[in-house]
Amino acid sequence: MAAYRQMLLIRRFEERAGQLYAMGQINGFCHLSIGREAVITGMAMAASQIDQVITTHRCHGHAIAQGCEPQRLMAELLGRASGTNGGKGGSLHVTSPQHNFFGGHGIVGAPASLGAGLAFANRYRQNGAVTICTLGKGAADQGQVYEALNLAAQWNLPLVYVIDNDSGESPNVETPLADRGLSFAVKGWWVDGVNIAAVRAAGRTAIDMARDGGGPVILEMRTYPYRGHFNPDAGNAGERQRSLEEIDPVVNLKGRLLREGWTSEDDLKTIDRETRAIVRDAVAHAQNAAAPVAADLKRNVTAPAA
Ligand SMILES: Cc1ncc(C[n+]2csc(CCOP(=O)(O)OP(=O)(O)O)c2C)c(N)n1
Repeated sequence: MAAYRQMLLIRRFEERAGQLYAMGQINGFCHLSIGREAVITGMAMAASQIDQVITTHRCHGHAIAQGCEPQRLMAELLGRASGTNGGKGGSLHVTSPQHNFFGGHGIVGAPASLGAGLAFANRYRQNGAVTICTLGKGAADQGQVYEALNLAAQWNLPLVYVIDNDSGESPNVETPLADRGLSFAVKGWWVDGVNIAAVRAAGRTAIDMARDGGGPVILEMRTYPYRGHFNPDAGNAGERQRSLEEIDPVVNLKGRLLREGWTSEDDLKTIDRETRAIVRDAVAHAQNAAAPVAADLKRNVTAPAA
């Protein structure tokens, strides 16, 4: 039930963010995590408090799962001073180190190297933390990903790469993404990214391996292409034959909770009302919040001299 609440919060937050973007209230880019809620939530449930997350341009869901307040996150998207990054990062560059959330990166492939750096620091400090680093399937073709994998493998870094393969059952990539580390002897396997129980179980195994010196590990998370709300990619004809429960992680978990008697339709409606209220509050806060002031333009751009 906790997973359902979390996944629904990400879904409702993202739906609203998409609407605000279309209304011109969010500047720059706005990449949504709709369809990836089970991957985000399942990995967060598998991780421990000290573990870190670093991700791509598609970062809002991870920020929520790491515990960033929806009000501050929405304020960041709307470029307000009360945002997670003072309104200067925007949708692409949300970070919140106090929540062990290291962004939000616009350069495709960059999280792979930055994630290896975080993992290296954790090993150097012997603090027991594992870094979970998400990459898109396109990012998996970037050169720096392989440089990072090579070094991470040489040093057995406590690192789990989660590669999002949103092309469903028929991945349109020739080498399985889970196998991309084979030449560095990096283990990987693919996971049903629609099923949160499968994600959490795989996440626990991979995180344990990485924490125990068996890292890095690659998890290829297979999800289905989503555009906006519930519009499976029109170009992917095969997916249109599938039921929503097969391709939508929120509907998938809802079906399981109802069938197994954990909840009722009425309770789920209440959760949806509560979730919508959280998002409504976040939007109201963000819309009424002040813009950053010019005097803060250079603040937090560079680290203060030690
Ligand atoms: C180095 C670099 N090249 C190109 C871009 C432009 N760009 C932004 S998102 C994107 C697609 C990334 O695809 P993928 O990694 O599969 O992630 P998805 O958006 O599908 O989640 C591209 C090419 C960029 N931001 N950085």
